[in-house]
Amino acid sequence: APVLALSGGVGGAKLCLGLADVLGPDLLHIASNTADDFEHLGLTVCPDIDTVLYTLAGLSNAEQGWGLAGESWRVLGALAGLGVDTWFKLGDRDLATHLWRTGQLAAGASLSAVTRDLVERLGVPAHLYPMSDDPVRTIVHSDEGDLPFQEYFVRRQCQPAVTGFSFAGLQEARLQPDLAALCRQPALAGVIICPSNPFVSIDPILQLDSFWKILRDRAVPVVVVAPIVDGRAIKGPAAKMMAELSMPVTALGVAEYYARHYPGLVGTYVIDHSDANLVTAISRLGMEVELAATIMREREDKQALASFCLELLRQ
Ligand code: FO1
Ligand code: CA
Ligand code: CA
Repeated sequence: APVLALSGGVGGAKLCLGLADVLGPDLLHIASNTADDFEHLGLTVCPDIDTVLYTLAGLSNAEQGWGLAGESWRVLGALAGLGVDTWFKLGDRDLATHLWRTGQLAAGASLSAVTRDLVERLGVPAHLYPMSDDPVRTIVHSDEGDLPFQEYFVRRQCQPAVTGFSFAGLQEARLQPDLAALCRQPALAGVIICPSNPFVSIDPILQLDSFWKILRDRAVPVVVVAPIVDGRAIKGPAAKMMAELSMPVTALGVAEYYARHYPGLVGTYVIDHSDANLVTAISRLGMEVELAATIMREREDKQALASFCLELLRQ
């Protein structure tokens, strides 16, 4: 039966790779966050879609967490030579993706169609959808004012203290049509919420067209993998954001956040073995809690966590 994974960038892509290995290409459907997207040098940049694409195609730069392995930077160097501010780095080969995508969008293709083509051309073993074909853009509210997401993340290196987030365009945006159809399919085995940032990667997807309410009201099994292990985020600013928002920086803090904002959505919450002390407190939120090895270093770790989550959907 088909499975839907909700994913941001690095952490989500790792679990998606494990899911693709275990499920095969036909049954895995991935909804990608597009609220990190922006326009740069006239190009449409979709960081989370591309991280999933490149990771599942075996082309990603794993150390860096974005972009392609074996990249060269000649165009960026030439831009710098023209006096252009090269704060956001697009490699030569990554630029090919961006040129082609932007051209297709300009010719009237939807982001879904462009993404589907990239999936085919790169040999990605999954169905991958942008959460929406309409633009949604994260605005980070901070002690230094409102910042577009990439200004906050890349240019300011997540230094401003966050006070909240909003998603420009979300109210007008529609859930991607295949995702809307999938969540109404009786055959859907369930949803896996990947260990991605709850505020900037998962919230936009769940809030689009009240997607979370559709899932909850249809009683679709939902498994969440905690993005915080032993008080730290594996990658990215989730832990720093939680501290700045005065939340406990633990897997429990994230569970409380999901319970408060999406009541009745989460069936099972998967935490790392090292957080076993949190089981009782999380159970009180009305979720099943399961322990697993959630740090995915090797391919086998990704497959093992993927199998574990899929088994939970079967129960
Ligand atoms: N992240 C950086 O920290 N610096 C960059 O120069 C950078 C370039 C970049 C280019 C294409 C792309 O798809 C992603 C890129 N990222 C870069 C990562 C990205 O902006 C963020 O990691 C995500 O939006 C947060 O998940
Ligand atoms: Ca992201
Ligand atoms: Ca500050």
